[in-house]
Amino acid sequence: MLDRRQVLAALGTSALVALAPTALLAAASIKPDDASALLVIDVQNCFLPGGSLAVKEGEQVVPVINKISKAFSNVVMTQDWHTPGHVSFASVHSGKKPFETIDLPYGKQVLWPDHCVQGTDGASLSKDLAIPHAELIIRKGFHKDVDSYSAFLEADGKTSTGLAGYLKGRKIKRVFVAGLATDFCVAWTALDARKAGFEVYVVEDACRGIDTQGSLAKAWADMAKAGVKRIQSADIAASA
Ligand code: VGL
Ligand code: ZN
Repeated sequence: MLDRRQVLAALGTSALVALAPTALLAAASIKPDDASALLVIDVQNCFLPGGSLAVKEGEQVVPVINKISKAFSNVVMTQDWHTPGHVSFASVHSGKKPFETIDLPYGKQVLWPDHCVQGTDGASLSKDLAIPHAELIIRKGFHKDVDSYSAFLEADGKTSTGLAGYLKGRKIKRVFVAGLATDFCVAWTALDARKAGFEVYVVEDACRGIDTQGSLAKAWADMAKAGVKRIQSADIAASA
C-alpha cells in the first residue's frame, strides 16, 4: 500500500497546484442564476423576539437573509396571514393549549398561540429585512378552516396558493428556502417545491426552528429523503 507521502510524491507538485484553486473555491460554489429564486419564509414580527410565537434566535436569520438576497435576481417573500379565530389557534378549541394537536378533516393539526392575524403589526414583515428587489409577497393561511405552512399548497393538500404557477411562468427551476420556521413553514415549502418539480436548497443558517415534539429532526429527515439539498449561506457565491 502507498502511504500519503508516496501518493503526494506520485501526484507531483503540478497536480497539487492544479487542485488547490478548486478546493479554495468550494466554500462558495453555488451561483444563483436567472432560473433561481430565493424564497424568504415568514420573517414576521410574531415569529421574532417579543412576538406571540417567537422562534428561538429568529432574529439571527435577518442579516443572513439580507446578505444572500443580493446574490438573487428573483426573491419571493411569504407572510403567514390568518383570519381572527383561525382554526390553527389553540384559543378557538375549548380545553386545548398551544402545542397540543387535534384531528381536523385534513389531518393532524398542531395548535398555536394566536399569531399573524391579517393586518396586525405581528403579521408585518420584519422592518429589518432589507430586500427592496423582492418581486412578490405571497400570503398563506388566510382560509379560516385550513392552515398553510407551505407556500405552495394549503394543509388540505390540494388548494394551491398559485406560487408554483408563478415560478414556472417566470421559468424558475431552482428555489433556495430561508426563514422561519425550519421545521414548519420552511420544511413544508421545501417538500412541496420538490413535489412541484423544482431543485430545492434549504439554507440552514438562514433558518431557525420551533422544535416541538421532535419536529426539527423529523423535518430534516423528511427533506433529505425528498432530495432537498441542505446548504449554508457561505456556500452561495456573493453575486448573481
Ligand atoms: C409557522 C407555525 C404556525 C411557520 C406558521 O411560519 O413556520 N409555524 N404558523
Ligand atoms: Zn400560522
